[in-house]
Amino acid sequence: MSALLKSLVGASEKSARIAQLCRQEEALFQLLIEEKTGTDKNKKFVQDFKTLADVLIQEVIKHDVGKEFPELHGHICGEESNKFENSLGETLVVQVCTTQRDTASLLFKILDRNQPAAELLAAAIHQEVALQDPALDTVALAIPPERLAIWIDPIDSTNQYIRGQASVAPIGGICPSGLRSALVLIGAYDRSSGDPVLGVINEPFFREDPLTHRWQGVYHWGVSYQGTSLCSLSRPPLRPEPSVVLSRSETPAIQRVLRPLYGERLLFASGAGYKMLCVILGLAEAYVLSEGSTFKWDSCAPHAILRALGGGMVDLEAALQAWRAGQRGALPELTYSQPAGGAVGAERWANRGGLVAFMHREHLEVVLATLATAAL
Ligand code: 2IP
Ligand code: CA
Ligand code: CA
Repeated sequence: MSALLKSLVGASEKSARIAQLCRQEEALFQLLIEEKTGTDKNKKFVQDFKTLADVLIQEVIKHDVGKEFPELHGHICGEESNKFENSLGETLVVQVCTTQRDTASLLFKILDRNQPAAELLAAAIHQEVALQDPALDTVALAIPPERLAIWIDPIDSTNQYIRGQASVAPIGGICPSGLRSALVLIGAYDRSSGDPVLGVINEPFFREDPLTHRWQGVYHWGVSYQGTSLCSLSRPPLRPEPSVVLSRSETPAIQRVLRPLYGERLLFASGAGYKMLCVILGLAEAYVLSEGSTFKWDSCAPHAILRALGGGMVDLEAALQAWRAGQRGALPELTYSQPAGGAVGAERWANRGGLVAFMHREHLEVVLATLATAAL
């Protein structure tokens, strides 16, 4: 198990480097943008972008982790499809080849014969990432990989990733927008129960070196399995003046109901994964989302980390229903193995009932009690 954890952390580090590389080479980055179409389109944005960086990163994680753990073959899924259309209208399958040379020549075709870009990326894809993290070596856990499956969001908050604002001043410790919210999310869940088990969140744009202007990243991980909880972070306290973080597109009704509870501490940020990370880090007591605009690949990794720290993530609609019916025991948490009935494309994996990410159960109860009695 510790080997799987290390493998996922290593894959997230390599992913973060690819994400940084694509941003640092502006010319390269412009090449990588392609508009999403059809049923894979996230209905949330009028213009949603799929970048080659996204597709590539997902394939790299699949390739590296799948090679080490053949038991996971066919059970590593993510947001992106590996078909990519270049500007000549050719559809190409993005994959990691056996050698760096072969990957470079595939990328050469995908990138409209841009050789420097293809070689830069191929080198990043085939590089060895050496983890120097003694804490990871001490993790001893026995979870058979054949019981797990994986959800990947290669880059969450793609819009902010593309926009690329480097320094956005935080409000209440939370960056409302900017590159900070672009994250790599890798989560593992139990194939039979659907419960989240292991999560890695990598922040590729954590800090910009003032001298070199190069990005430095940071990662966080957590494991929660059959009563064992381990995490790279410690559980944050419940603050006397709690805050909540919302999407800027959260409904006016929800904002109106939550305003009296939080006042000035009603905060807004981009990126579903980033808002969940804010709860994990104790920068917000809750992230409330009333719409089905997140997906299994957004929530699986943060959810596993929240559980490792004693928090959780409930399905808002189901939790409100349970609460209104007087249920005060376990509330319905999100699960990861079942597609939504009657949906097609990405929608099959949407967290359709919305969600609440929380660290302290008592605070979840405050949120539910407030929403349950409001006219929404
Ligand atoms: C998006 C991204 C958006 C989020 C949306 C996710 O994923 O995290 O930022 O919307 O729910 O699906 P918001 O920022 O309003 O919370 P992606 O960037 O991977 O498409
Ligand atoms: Ca996402
Ligand atoms: Ca994404």
